[in-house]
Amino acid sequence: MTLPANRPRVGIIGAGMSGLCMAATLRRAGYRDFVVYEKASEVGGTWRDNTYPGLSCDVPSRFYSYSFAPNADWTRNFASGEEIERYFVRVTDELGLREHIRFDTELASARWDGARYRLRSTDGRTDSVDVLVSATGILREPKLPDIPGLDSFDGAAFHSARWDHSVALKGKRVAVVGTGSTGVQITGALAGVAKPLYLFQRTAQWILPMPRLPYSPVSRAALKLVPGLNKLSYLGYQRIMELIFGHAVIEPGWQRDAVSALCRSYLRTTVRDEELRAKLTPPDEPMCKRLIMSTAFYPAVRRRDVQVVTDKIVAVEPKGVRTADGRVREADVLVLATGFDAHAFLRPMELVGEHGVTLEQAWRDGPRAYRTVAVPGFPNFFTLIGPHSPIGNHSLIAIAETQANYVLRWLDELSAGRVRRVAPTTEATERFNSDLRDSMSGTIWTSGCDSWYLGPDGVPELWPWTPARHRRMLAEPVPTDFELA
Ligand code: N01
Repeated sequence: MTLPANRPRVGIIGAGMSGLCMAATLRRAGYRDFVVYEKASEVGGTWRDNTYPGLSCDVPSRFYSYSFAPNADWTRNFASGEEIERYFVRVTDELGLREHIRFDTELASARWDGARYRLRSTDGRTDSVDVLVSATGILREPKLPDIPGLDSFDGAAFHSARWDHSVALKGKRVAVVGTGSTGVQITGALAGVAKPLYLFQRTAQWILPMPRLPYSPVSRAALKLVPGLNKLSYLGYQRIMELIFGHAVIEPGWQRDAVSALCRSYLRTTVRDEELRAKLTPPDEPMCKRLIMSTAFYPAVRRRDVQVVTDKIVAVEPKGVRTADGRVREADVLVLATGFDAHAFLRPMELVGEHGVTLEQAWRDGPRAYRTVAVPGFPNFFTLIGPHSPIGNHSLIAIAETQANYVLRWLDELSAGRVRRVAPTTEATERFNSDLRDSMSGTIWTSGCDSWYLGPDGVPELWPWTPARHRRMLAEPVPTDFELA
């Protein structure tokens, strides 16, 4: 494809799932003048950083793939983290993205100078781009718990996203703090390995039984032979996910009732011990926190060598973890599966837009993007998986694709010379955010629980409509919502 000479130079921050998606979208459209700034030495983002035992994706693998890079080789219906990381590395190489990536380059700042963004990396190098796309992911910055004495622990202690593989676990006393998706997967993998395993649970979580099943070599060969089957499978999973979870999280109805009933009956029928079942019964509605998928967790916590501790942690001591009842569970290894700072956005990088206003200042009262992808006062800047993207148990890849294609529309406008500078109006952004907040009340996330889904003001930072509406909303730019120059 021949592009006009005035095509913009594009900078993408991050070579994780969404940054690679943007890069692949640009390359496929014939763009060559773009750079992906990646602070690590390999692609993959969260799938590179998270290597804990038991890591797998809870979105079906045939749908957790780029639609433009189907993978007939998935070995399971829910792929392991390692397999997903390999997939991203392969896509990077096969689509020729590696030559665009500047590894070991962490951006410290990006400043709009009236025409371009001036970039500076932490090692002092500089660059400039016409268009900047943030693809820094949501769950990037590990959150350490505020527990007194954490540093005093004598054994090995690490966050789940910084797993120390040099530490032997077999036969060791392991304490895991946290029962989100991560803590649940780790527990399933370490039960029977650690002796004993203490699981410190602050709030119980609902679990949906989703067995991880292998794909037979025959089915994989069939998908290779007939690529249309892969496409069909992708669309089938997309439809099912959107029909069930897409509706269950945003409005009352049979989907919500069905998911809820399944979670409750799974707990009732799998955990017969009443005391343990009481401990594992969440105080809130299924899906209020991110729903966990597992068939390994309940069997794991039923074991004699696994103990679910619900007493409040008061301190970590050199020998172990002290709870409010005065007991100390002695441990050799302490795993902090305590989640991420979902509100870090670009931090610690500084983004400066028009009139010297930083993103930090613009988002003082919480993140407000235009239709999840752009921010007033920050011309030629776009976000992938930005604020209020539809992430509740949906495939983030599908969302990133929608957003990358939207960015491409604007790039084509810039390339054609029809505009040089594009930023959403404050009015359009406020209108969108006001609609969004008005629509939150029917969602499950407002039914009374605490989670990383909620913003500082307690309002969910999610999408209160269907994923299909997100696609429709971003199908075509609405020029009247923008200040164009
Ligand atoms: O983190 P979380 P996560 N003392 O924030 C507890 C994605 N993911 O890493 O519920 C004691 O969900 C905290 O307790 P509470 C997925 O989107 C996807 O598990 O706040 N406990 C909670 O139990 C997921 O939602 C996959 O009371 C403390 C836990 O730590 C997201 O990542 C796999 C504590 C944190 O749970 C984050 O999941 C894994 C303290 N001081 C993860 N502080 C896939 O399959 C926190 N906790 C794609």
